[in-house]
Amino acid sequence: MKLSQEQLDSYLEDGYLKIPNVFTPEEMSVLRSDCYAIVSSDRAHSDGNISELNSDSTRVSFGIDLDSDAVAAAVRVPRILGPVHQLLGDKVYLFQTRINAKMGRLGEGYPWHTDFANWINDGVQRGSINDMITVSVLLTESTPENGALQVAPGSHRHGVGDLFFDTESVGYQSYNAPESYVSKVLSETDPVFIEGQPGDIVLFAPEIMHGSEENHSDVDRMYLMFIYNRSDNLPIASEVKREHMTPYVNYDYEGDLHEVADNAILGSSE
Ligand SMILES: O=C(O)CCC(=O)C(=O)O
Repeated sequence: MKLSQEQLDSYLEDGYLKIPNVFTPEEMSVLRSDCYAIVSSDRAHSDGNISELNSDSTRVSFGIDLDSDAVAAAVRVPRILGPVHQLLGDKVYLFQTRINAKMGRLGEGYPWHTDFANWINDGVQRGSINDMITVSVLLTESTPENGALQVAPGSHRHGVGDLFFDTESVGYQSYNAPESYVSKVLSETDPVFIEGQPGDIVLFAPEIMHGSEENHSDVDRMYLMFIYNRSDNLPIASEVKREHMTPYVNYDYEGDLHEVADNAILGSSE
């Protein structure tokens, strides 16, 4: 899949782009089944799962392609890797995979932040819209009631922001945005809910300000998150400023990613 000029322009302007119906219901059924097993800790790398602050419900599962052939295929199918190559160039590697789970009534929120504020503290030096990208695949429906991701369109142009290291208010350490920064960004742009159905995807830039509220409904909200980095933007070890609770957060460079067949997700379940 290649993005049209209109989609490219929209992504570069807003810092995010939603594309509906990228994966079929059959593919989503395989992916969802694997992902429910992973968040329930029925996985080989169960030390990749992090719980919510106030319950044992899984908040985030890292390194998920290690435990699901379907996820490993989804990371590499032309529908996903094509747009990634278009935006970042031909030489990219897989920086991180995770599930952001927000289970019914238990899923907690995410304060406003930019992801690159975190990754710069992992030693990555460049986080522009053409250096890194997150591809989010909706595994379940995503609504304001179940805690849909919210983004501030265009906010990537502010850069990473002046963020603070927060290990207290959420289930996993994060560099979050202080109120002054949030107010400044939100005075210029209204946040948008990423609403959608299973199989829709959202591309978003490393420096876009985003966050979400808790899950107020009985409906689980789960996203796959694939993060890609340019292969000439590897983290610098001497610039790493934080440790992680699990070894699967950021992958070392193990070569450039190559596409697999577009039907590889279903092939992997045979
Ligand atoms: O899953 C969410 O609602 C927000 C996720 C997020 O902000 C993040 O993982 O950086």
